[in-house]
Amino acid sequence: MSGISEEQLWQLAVTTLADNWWHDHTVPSRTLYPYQWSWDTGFIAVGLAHVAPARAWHDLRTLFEAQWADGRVPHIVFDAAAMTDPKPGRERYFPGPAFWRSTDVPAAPQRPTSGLVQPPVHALAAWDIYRHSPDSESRERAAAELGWLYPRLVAQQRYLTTHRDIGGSGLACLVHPWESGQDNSPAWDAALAAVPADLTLLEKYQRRDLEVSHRSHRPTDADYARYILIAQRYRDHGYLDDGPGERYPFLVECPGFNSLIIAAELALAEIAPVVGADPQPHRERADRLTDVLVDRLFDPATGMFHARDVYIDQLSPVRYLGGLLPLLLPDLPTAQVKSLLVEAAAPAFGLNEHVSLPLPSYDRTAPDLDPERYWRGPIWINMNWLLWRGLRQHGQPTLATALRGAMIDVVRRSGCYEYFHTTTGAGIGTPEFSWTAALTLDLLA
Ligand code: 9YW
Repeated sequence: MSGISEEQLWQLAVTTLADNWWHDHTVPSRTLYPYQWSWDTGFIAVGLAHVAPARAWHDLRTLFEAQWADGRVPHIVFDAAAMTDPKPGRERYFPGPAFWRSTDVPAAPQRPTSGLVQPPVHALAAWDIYRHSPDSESRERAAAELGWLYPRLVAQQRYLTTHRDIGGSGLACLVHPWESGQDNSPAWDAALAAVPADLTLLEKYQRRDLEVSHRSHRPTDADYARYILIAQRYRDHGYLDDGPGERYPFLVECPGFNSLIIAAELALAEIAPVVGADPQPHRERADRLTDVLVDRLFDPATGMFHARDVYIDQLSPVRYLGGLLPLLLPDLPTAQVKSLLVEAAAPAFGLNEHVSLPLPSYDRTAPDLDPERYWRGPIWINMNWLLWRGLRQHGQPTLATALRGAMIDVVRRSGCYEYFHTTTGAGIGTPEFSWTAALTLDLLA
């Protein structure tokens, strides 16, 4: 099936983003995720750069206006104007503001937010919007926006590379699977096994996701019980990052997240001269962190990068797409680049110049791959888009073109879905998903 034409696809993506504008920002999806999410905002801005740059900057501003005093950019920013549910007394999303209680925390802004973070894709996005400015007037506006954003992006990086260097290795730790953006990835299974799954926690709260999505496509109740417990402990400790302990039942170094921190430093090195700042410290930090990343998270036995459980100081054996994301880094040593290209082409991910579907989120040869369950196998456009950038970075135009074609094709056939079935490419989750639309625009542009 060939699906709609590229022109129709462009229009569909533009309409999807326009429909998902709500009050003063773009939401990931009006039904499932009716607020502003951090890394979604970055991906959305990359797409809006091609059709509505003013809106892209506006989205980034709304997000960074909710930045905490310690520099953290919250993973969800709630919106009072969109908060009331059609059914009185209920929040639109769980966990909502009543769970996070951010406004009790002195470092948090007035607008309610979550207390977690997500991968920092915003500097990349801001640099992309600036680069894509079509004329001198929009470039001037973009430079002014960068001037506003730059110190905030620097504060975000500082938070991640200091407060979140909880293990002391130099890499940032995730304190919750939600922070990876790949909630129920098998990469966290081993670390999560040590966290009790207290199902009674679910009696107190109500999962809203199951009202709009299939249970078999979403994380399980046991997953949610663990997510709640971990978030509660962190919240009850005032979201303070002051060394390992009780408040962090989960502490993991993720190669995807840390690669994006390094990529953000490199984007800041590009942005710095535009705003009259010194790019050198950004480059130095990127170099240093790249060495640590290779040292800590590359496993010569598997040829790829893996998540490290900080408590037991061990790498998870799981092969997931996040383990290929260090390809984003231009200064990744040649040995690792070669190895990642071999692994990307191996049966686990199956990248080749005739690839017909984008790569799955998880090793397709794994016996527990689930082609429909969220981050346990399905195809996600944002991860493939990042990999596509990495392939171009490392002089692989043929593979990059093939992957781009596969991404465009799956969206043409199925629509701007949240994610796609591992082997059929059928759309799953919410059908009008912002980052799928936005990144499709970037691929087509
Ligand atoms: C949830 C909004 C978010 C994404 C995450 C994705 C999902 C929220 O949706 O998390 O309810 O599970 O995993 O990456 O930012 O689109």
